[in-house]
Amino acid sequence: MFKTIRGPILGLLAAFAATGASQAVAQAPSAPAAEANIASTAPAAATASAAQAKPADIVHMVPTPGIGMPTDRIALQPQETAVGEQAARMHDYILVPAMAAISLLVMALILWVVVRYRASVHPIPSKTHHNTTIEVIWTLAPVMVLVAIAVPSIKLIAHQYNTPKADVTVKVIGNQWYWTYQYPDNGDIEIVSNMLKEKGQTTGKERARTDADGPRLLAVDERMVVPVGKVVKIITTSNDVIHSFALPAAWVKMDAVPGRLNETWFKIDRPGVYFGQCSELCGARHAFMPIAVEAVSPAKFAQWVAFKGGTMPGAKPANVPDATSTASPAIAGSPAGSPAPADAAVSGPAATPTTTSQPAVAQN
Ligand SMILES: [Cu+2]
Repeated sequence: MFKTIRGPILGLLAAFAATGASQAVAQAPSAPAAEANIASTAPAAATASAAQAKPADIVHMVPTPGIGMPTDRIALQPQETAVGEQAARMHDYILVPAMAAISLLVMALILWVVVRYRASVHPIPSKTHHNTTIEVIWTLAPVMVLVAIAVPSIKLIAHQYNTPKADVTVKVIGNQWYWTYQYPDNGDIEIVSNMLKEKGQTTGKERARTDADGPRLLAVDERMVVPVGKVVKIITTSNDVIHSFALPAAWVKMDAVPGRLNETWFKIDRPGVYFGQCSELCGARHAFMPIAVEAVSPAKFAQWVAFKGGTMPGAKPANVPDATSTASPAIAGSPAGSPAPADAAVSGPAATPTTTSQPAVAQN
């Protein structure tokens, strides 16, 4: 009789395993491809953009190790948004325990059948069939498990995809192989974001990555800057092939499709630097178009917008500060790799240039 139970239960187990696995994979950073590709496969267009790499400007926080970036632990990245925390709870306290319990139950049933009903001790098999009680149980139990998972799952999806009223809108455009960030409500400023190469791999005028920029293969020359505690609406699209804007610490992943606008959102509450990667195979340098989002105080954000020549909604066009007075990168004053408390490593546009290894070139 129990032989007939195995099929449905194993099928159910496989379904749950698939659900859990896709959740985990969705948040795992893409495996970086061979680093050798960085130098060898760079097409002219991307190289030209990278050559415009600028030193850090008025916002350039030092990332905190372990926050907003992959870590050694086998778990989701620490979540920085309410949606992310809700999703992590769903994963940690509902999906993983359900998968573990079902796996153990099925394993126990299989072992019991294998041992108890082996041919040597049970030569004549039972021909029992159509047991109403057990058929009701094996139909209803999975239904109840699925409903128990569906309720929090649908709540999470609703929370994730109902964008609240946006405070800031960023249009994220995927390109082979870099990102551009446009701020349509802030005077249409546009940021071109390229990965920083390692020392020895740079050509010409680009600057090489330092630990203050972030981890290898994740640090970029120009970060997307957003204010903390504000709803940031992300609109994704692409100029060439399908890319995907993914920021695991904010539980955000949205395809960037040519000719189409997709929408998602996040609200980060803690100032810091959060890294992500393109998460849709988009060509030779797919692994080398990272995403870096710097969350700063709203005042600092307004300062940055003005510095980039933009305006805050409702404000008059701001005076753009004299570029030469702002060439001091904030990161130069911070010990490389040290965790930065909120805004500690950020200097204002009027900061006096300090001793720095970065060339003091004009911005904008
Ligand atoms: Cu891509």
